[in-house]
Amino acid sequence: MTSPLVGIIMGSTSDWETMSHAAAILDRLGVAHETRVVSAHRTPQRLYDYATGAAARGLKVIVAGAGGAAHLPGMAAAMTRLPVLGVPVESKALNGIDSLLSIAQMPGGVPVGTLAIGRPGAINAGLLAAAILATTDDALAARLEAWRAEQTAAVAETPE
Ligand code: RP5
Repeated sequence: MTSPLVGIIMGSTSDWETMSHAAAILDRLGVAHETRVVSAHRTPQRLYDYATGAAARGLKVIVAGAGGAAHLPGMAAAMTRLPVLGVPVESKALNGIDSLLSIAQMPGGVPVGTLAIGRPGAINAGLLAAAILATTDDALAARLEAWRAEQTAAVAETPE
């Protein structure tokens, strides 16, 4: 089995419906990844262990999704030098605006690359993780370019 290069973490199993889209695009592009439920609030020790051990285990990028008071991406970024891509999961109370602001508004010095709320953000986090890895992997770069060309070819010239 290939060692995972991307770690997809999320605050709750309820985030999987969103975060599965990041996993799907990585599957499609042939990028080895792992998925874990790691809550900043409910399992802080699990988060500490995951983030502090991520680079040494060979992970290259972390995709972190959370909703509400979404501390997971920022806390993960605080404990690893790996790039962390944050996905604001759409919350019930505030439609993900709370998640977006919690993830995007990091103080200078601890970056989290913040994507869009919900499914598009999860897809783009997967694509961005692949793009980062493709800078040093020519075969992946070719697969990513082919995927992009396919997407372009699928756009109709007229609406009906
Ligand atoms: C966050 O709280 C999770 O990331 C999730 O989006 C949200 C709700 O979690 P559950 O109550 O569904 O477990 O920590």
